[in-house]
Amino acid sequence: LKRVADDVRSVPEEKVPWFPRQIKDLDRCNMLITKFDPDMDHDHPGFNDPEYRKRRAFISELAFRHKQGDPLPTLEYTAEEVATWRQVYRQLRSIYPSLACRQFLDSLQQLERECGYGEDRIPQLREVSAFLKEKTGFQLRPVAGLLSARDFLASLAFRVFQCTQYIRHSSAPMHSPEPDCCHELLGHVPMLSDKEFAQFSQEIGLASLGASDEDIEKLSTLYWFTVEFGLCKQNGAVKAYGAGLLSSYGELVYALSNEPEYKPFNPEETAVQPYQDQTYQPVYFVAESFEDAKIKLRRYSATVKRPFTVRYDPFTCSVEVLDQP
Ligand code: HBI
Ligand code: FE
Repeated sequence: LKRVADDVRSVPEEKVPWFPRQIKDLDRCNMLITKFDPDMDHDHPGFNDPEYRKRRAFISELAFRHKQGDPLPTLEYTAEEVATWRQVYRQLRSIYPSLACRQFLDSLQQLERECGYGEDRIPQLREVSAFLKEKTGFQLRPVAGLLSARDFLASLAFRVFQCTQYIRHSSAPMHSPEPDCCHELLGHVPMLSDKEFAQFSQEIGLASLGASDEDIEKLSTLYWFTVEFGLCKQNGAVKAYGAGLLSSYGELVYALSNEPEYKPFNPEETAVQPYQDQTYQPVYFVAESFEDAKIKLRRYSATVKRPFTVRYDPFTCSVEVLDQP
């Protein structure tokens, strides 16, 4: 008799996809999307470079072995890798003052003063994670490549940012279709050291836990056009705050030229806009201000419907799940 009752009760619950409840559960959020990796993608600039692919396999292994709570792996970067970093850093650094938003510029200066950012070396994830933890409670976790949207967003709920440690191929320093350490360290980390930005990143993450595939698709599209490719107005000029722009010299210049189409940022419309992950975006969404983007994104993520609510407990680093009456 008890079994019948349990079966009946478990029907609606079974429809909720599995999601992490404790920070340790992030060890299971490791679904990689391999379509852009150098072993799978024939257009990858490293596809015909066996040395590069070997190096990537070595760095992937460090990420696969990592468990929550382990010390972050340190990497001795080769002279060639540092040379790629130098080229990316120097080129981007020279255009940031005129094209990046103020919050980004302030954080980057702080990273240069306090966290060893500069063109001469690639910062180690361990030191950057310690810096972020002090600023906003975010921490980095090594990941071998592009993660599924569901797993990537879920980790944000715990203020964990899944971070690649390898660098793009030296033949294409201006743009990479995959995330790499230039993308994470130059694009994402400065924004994640802003308190309010960190707060709303976690809120998108919390909204994604146990959400339907459709809602994950919408949340990740929104994430794409804001956190990755967002523009905002500042003192009458349009500036970049998206990490995909701030880590790609080619696309940053393009996005702020008069070539692409601009649309005003509005979450309901933005969440269903098809996007481009092979090359530059044909359309960018411009928020009235950085604050406006944050407020509207937070409001949208609060509307994602689920048959339960979640609350993050920072003392135990776990998610409490409350059934709605
Ligand atoms: N995976 N490693 C990694 N880094 C990202 O920035 C990233 C990801 N997976 C998905 C993703 N970003 C987003 O574009 C959304 O799909 C959530
Ligand atoms: Fe990214």
